[in-house]
Amino acid sequence: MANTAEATTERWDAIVIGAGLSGMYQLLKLRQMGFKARVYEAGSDVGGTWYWNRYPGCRFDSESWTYGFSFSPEVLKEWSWSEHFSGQPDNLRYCNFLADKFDLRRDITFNARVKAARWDDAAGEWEAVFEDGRRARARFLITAIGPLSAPTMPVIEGAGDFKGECYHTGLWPHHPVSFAGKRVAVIGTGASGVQAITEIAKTVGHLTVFQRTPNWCTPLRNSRIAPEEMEEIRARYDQIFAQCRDNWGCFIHTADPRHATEVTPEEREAFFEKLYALPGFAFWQGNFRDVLMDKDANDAMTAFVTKKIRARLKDQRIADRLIPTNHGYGTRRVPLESGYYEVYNQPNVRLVDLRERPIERITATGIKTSDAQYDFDMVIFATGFDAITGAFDRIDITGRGGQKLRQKWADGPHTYLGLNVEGFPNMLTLVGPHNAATFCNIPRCIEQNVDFVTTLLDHMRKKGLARVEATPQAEEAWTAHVHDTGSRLLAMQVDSWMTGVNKNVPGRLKRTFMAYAGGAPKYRQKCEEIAANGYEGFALR
Ligand code: NA7
Repeated sequence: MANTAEATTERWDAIVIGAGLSGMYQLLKLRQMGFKARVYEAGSDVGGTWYWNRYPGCRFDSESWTYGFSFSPEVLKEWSWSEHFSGQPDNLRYCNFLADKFDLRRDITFNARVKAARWDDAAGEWEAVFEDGRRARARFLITAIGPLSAPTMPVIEGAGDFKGECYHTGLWPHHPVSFAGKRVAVIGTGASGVQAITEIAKTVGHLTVFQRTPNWCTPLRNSRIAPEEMEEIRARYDQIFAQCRDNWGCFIHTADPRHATEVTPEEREAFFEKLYALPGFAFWQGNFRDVLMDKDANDAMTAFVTKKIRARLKDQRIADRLIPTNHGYGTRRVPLESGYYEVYNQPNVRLVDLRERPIERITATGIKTSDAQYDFDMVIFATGFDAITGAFDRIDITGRGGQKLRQKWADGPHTYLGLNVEGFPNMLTLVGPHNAATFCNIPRCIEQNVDFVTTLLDHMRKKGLARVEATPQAEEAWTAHVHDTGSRLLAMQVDSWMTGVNKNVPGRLKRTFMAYAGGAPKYRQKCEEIAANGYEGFALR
């Protein structure tokens, strides 16, 4: 057996797991630098997030023209966005366009889910084992597995018993799904649920939304981009990317330098009105500088959004249920919506508040709560992901001395720059935990992550170095720094995927610091300093 496995083991300089945006860009960079790299992807094609999340209403919350890659002038010239907040079909077309343009598929193996990865200290190599038993070996293991890519089903009795159509938003089928004339249930009201509910409500027979925790949603205000406007955007790309670069989360919206509490209530209200009328994350990311850190400032912003939500609902008892009571605006990921609240004014839409009447079980015909049995033709789970570390946990990753990554991260991640882990030599984690990329307009930070990793590998090759690993001191200091920057945010006082809480996953009930909250510019500067100092904090040999 061992000989057969050895004979069929593929060998590369670098293995990249995942053919989403980070995996694709990483492949291109490695190829350009002359590395023999192979990408292994669980899906049947490229796209990652945009490949898996095909649910109705799925679209960007970042302005399309800030989201696309900036590295290639040709791509910027040839690709046109048709909406300011592009929908999933176009986003996936964009991924395919990149794959075609750079002929990426020839170096990608599809339908290859990595089951385990093990560091072989004697050989100085990683070995990846796939679900079908295939193996591959390489000096470097680069994870490009995404922060929101491990979908979770709710822990509810009878979850597999329902006999009708049943889908998870993050594992949406490739065939068309019709809602017309059907009784449909959606469980979950996060960013995916809010998008899906709004779209499904347009054609559904009858819709029931099961909500456990309401979220604060503000309008997306999407619109089409005419060809002339696209030309005008194209002419401004340099300026757009420069503006994103200087921004905390690499969005186009920059926080106002004033504190919310230093202006008069009238000025504050007028500023909130102005931002609320703008598209995208303007209200969340472009607000007074203290609204996400200072409780009084946040209360003012929250009161403003409360009024807006109430004004959109005919029945104030439904408004009472849709308005969050356990957290302030912006302290969880804000779902952006396009008519979400008005859905609840429709006569064929019902909201079930699970705080009043919890789900007891899923049955063959529907959902049983503490007070009623609801029958459905279709049940949709918009129940989210085991965020940030979940995709790592689903791979059995073993480092130096047999150490398991799952075990090392049992009480929360420990990393250096969110890019490497002590005890796991030559494993580079793009958009990994403790990285600035998770709270980022993600491709902006993917470019930085990939460029850093590629330059590091090139540096090692030039110096004849075979191994890179964070020192224990560097890892400890970075982890403490991540905790310190995170603790200033009100968001860290709330349960959400951003604080690592997922009630559907054992061991994920305690809040932890999952991502670097010091902002992308500081993170980039830190990475640049470290590289300039000969990769300080990494043991290279
Ligand atoms: P989220 O934001 O994690 O939302 C998941 C939703 O599902 C949320 O409303 C949960 O309620 C709800 N949920 C989860 N489990 C249950 C059970 N057992 N019963 C009832 N309700 C449940 O995931 P999304 O996919 O919407 O968004 C993820 C990110 O993707 C998003 O933020 C964007 O960045 C893109 P809870 O709040 O836990 O009470």
